[in-house]
Amino acid sequence: MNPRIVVLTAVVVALSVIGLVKFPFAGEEEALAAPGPQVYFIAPADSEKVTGPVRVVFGLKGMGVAPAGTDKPGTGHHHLLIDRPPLSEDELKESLPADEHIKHFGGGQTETELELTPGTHTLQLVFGDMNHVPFDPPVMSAVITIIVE
Ligand SMILES: [Cu+2]
Repeated sequence: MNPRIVVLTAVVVALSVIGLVKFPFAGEEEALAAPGPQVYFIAPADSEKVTGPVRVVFGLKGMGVAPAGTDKPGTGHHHLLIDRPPLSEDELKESLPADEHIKHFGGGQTETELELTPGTHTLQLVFGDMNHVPFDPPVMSAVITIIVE
């Protein structure tokens, strides 16, 4: 047999084997790259020292922002938890109240400015549906701590 054909055949076989071996891994990588919707703080950073008013910018991946009441799958609006513990299992099942510790951005806002007293404050984002109910599984950020000077 022509040695070139042998080499070519070997290369083709090797490539198809790599292709077969690689295929399931490629799927896994895709799954890891897309861990579901995520909400996070673009600003401020965790442990950041800031001066008031504090500009807070909300980040969102894998879902869309829509004003409260918008009946469109895959969309919702931001809620900002200020100086309060993360939502309990029960709270996660219900329409979120609006108070000094839970701010709704039902207009579809993706940032805000907060007047906070000097000292340490915690912030957490929770994404909610058209009726202000957190998604299941919850789409919420880590709790961040900021120091207002
Ligand atoms: Cu709301």
